[in-house]
Amino acid sequence: MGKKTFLKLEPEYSSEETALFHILPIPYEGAVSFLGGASRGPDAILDVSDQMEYIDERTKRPFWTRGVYTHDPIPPADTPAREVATIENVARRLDLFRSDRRTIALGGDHSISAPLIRVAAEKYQNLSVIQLDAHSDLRDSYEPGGKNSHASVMARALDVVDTLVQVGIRSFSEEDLVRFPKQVDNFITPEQIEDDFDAALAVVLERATENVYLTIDMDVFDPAVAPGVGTPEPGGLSWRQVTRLVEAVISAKNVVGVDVVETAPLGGGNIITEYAAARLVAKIMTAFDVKFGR
Ligand SMILES: [Mn+2]
Repeated sequence: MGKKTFLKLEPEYSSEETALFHILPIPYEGAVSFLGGASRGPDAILDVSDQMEYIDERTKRPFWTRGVYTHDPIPPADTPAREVATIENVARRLDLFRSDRRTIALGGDHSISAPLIRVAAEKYQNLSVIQLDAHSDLRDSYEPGGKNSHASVMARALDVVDTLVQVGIRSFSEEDLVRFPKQVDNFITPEQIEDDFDAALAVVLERATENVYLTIDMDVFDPAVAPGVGTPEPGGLSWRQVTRLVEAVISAKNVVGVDVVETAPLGGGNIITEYAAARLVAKIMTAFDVKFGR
């Protein structure tokens, strides 16, 4: 059996040099605080990816014609600190945020985003992070993982970027609001999105700068859509709300990198979460394809 790839595309559409989309599997879960399984996410997403139809239902055209290259998975390190350092080194060596590429990293727990955001922030001035997530992830430190915990990943992002817009948030601590008072205005709750989608979207686009790193935790979805996550929270966003938000952000901003994290396959033949993650990646590709035109 060969290496697992996102879709099983012909060489013409899957060359490292020419592909627009670079899939980077990061099967790490050394920094999770509740249910495990996120290390099996990337493989599960790749496994189901070629079950999708190759045409996007909205554009009526294939979403992958700009090429999709799948990197080898980053082997998990033995400590959260080493994992973060490894991801940073790989991201620099592979030049993941080159302007003619769009990297989509597949987690793994959410701690994998911090090193990617750091490398993206070195390359792009005035980078914002837009986070779709149930959780604020703003604790300065949490065990296991300490400062590199998945519950601290957005605190680490705020070490290197000024603007963090948090969408779908419905779980945060009092400490978050004390340490990051600015985030009170930068939380967009599921209720705001449900009550007035366009108004909520306008706030997201107004708060974020032109250059954006987009991080999507699968638990932003309602657990009915994505039950296989490490920390499920009721009252999440619908499939349509998330995909519309993602399409609008990619259309309006220069999204320089994306990750889709915290897929923890349920197993036993229930592929609903990894399949949703694969379809979300396809929707992300469609959005870039539409933006860049033909
Ligand atoms: Mn989360």
